[in-house]
Amino acid sequence: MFTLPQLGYGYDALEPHFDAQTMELHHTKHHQTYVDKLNAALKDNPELAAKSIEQLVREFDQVPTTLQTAVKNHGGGHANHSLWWTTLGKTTEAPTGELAAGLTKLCGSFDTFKEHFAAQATGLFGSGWTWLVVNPNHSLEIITTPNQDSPLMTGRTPILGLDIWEHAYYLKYQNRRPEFIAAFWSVINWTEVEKRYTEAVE
Ligand code: MN3
Repeated sequence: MFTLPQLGYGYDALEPHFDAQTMELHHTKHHQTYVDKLNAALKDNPELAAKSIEQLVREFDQVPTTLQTAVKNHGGGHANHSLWWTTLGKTTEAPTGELAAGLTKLCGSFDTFKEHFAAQATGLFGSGWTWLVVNPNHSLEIITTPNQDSPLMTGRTPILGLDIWEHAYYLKYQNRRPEFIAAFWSVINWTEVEKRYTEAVE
């Protein structure tokens, strides 16, 4: 059975950028629902329910056809949000070390990386996520996925994601998605993102 992960900080920790009410609803209602629906879908499949959420989604092609929609939507939702919470938090303004070098190689500078990432997030039609991923050849890439599709399903390792469902920002930002995206840069736990990058390229 899958369970809702605890946050490593309080719901008000990211104020004023991400408000406490949105954080609490997002965690206890939205994320919890993905967990509950995934568990319900896999109740007769203990071998699938025994996998880690990352393994379940990464091995999507092994999921029986009748369960693929549930695993894609609710398994993806659980995997995506589990990453989301851990890569939030207030640490440093920008990445350092190998990741900083990788982003410079990808986009020319950290500021340009932010521009490219924000442009994809702003341009997404409907609900989905914008990601910084590590490809199988260890290169970095900015991608956008619809709905709760996880980059793990296509063999990529997400190390940073931005949730662009309205439930992530509507209470505070309403239709002003660009303001929400701008606030995102103030709440990233770059130490965690760097750790995930190091693990992905090992
Ligand atoms: Mn969400």
